[in-house]
Amino acid sequence: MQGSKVIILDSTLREGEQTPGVSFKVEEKIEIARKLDEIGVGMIEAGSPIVSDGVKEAVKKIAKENLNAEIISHIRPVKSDIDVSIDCDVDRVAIFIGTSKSHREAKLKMTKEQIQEKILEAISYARDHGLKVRFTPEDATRTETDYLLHVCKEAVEAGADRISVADTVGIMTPNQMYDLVSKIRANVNAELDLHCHNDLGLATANCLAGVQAGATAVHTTVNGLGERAGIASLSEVSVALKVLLNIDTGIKLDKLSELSSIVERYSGIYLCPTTPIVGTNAFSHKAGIHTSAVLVNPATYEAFDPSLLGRTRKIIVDKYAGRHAVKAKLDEMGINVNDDQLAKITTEIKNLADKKRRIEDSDIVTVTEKILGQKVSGESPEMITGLVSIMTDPHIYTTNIIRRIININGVSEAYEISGEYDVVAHIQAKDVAALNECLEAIRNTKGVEATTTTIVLKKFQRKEEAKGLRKIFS
Ligand code: HCA
Ligand code: CU
Repeated sequence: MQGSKVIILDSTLREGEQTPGVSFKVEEKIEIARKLDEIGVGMIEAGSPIVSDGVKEAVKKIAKENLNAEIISHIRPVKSDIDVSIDCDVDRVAIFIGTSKSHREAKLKMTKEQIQEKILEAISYARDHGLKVRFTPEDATRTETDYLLHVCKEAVEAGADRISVADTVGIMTPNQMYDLVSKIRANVNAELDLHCHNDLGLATANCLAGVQAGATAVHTTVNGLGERAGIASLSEVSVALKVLLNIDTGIKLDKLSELSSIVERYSGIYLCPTTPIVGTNAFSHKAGIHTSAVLVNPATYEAFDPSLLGRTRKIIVDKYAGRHAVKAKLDEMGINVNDDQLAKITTEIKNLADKKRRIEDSDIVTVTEKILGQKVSGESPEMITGLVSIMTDPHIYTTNIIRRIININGVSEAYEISGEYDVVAHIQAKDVAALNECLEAIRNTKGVEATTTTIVLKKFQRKEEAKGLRKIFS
């Protein structure tokens, strides 16, 4: 097991697009597929081409990209679905059908034998047309084990070389997953995939257990997208396999953060700061006891070095911070203070943090200048002008969001715009602290999902008074 290799199958474009509110454009899918290939994903589930013309177009175009990854179409055991996949020129079809009692009776209204017949017919047809086949007994983890083993064996005999152990509603524990995968391995002569849903937050743990029992591929999505609570996330699985089991997935771990932000943007689903690996806070330390220890030896409070992901650790300075953290922050800013000054600055920051939700660098500078009685920052321009590009929640009317933004102190104008962003706000602030306050208020506005701020360095104006849209640059 140590040092062995596991393939990542990424299903962001198929399972991920089944996330409520997510619909990728064809060009976005192609870009994501290229990135997945670059990052080292071995198989890409590009979509279910019978869903819509757009999905079919994307699958077809991705198959034409000549990527290293195997391109898979996810389909029912139906001849017409296979024909569409042949037309898309994919490498492999993933044929799925529910095998558990509830799927057979409530959903399919088919007997075990009828299901078997359908599977065999479809697999043979796909094989006859030169396609590789994965078979997925959907809801495998709630299927009677004997029947599950039986259909898997038959599927392999008909030509499937991979079986996906689908924990469709995420009800397995790691021990159960280990036992089930071991049993399938002992009875079925095929490579095993793991498809673990995260309904109880156990997807990654179940993937690890399945791999330890001998599965050779793990299904993931970027940021854990998917139906309901999603499936195992690409970053969690690839990092946990590497760090905890020393198993290589071939994934370039230092590229995960970039891919995660691209998918955040295209999906419109933004990560919670505490998300493992790629979340904003994943390597931030706050409590005084933590930060002072981390500054001596990071391993005291880190599971692994953030440089593995090309990230850096952050020391948070607020009311929980001790003198060590404040000193580290001031050192970073090139500001020297003595012990007495440091103690006073620390106390003052704690007082300020009792009144303010987030302490910005500019707050630290202001407090330090007050204690030292002298300027530590460079000269500030008279008035700072910023242009804030804003992405908004598509479920809320943009005009409602603009109405809220325009009332924020410092915002002089706001425009609804076309293109990548939805709104641009023109802000003017007397200093960096005021600018930060204004930006924080914009970010905290209901319906604002992401912002990018551009600071105006020089302004040019016509002699006559600027009018209309040009005003934005004045
Ligand atoms: C679905 C089913 C599936 C299939 C998994 C697989 C599941 O959403 O239509 O093919 O490996 O969770 O069972 O995603
Ligand atoms: Cu699924």
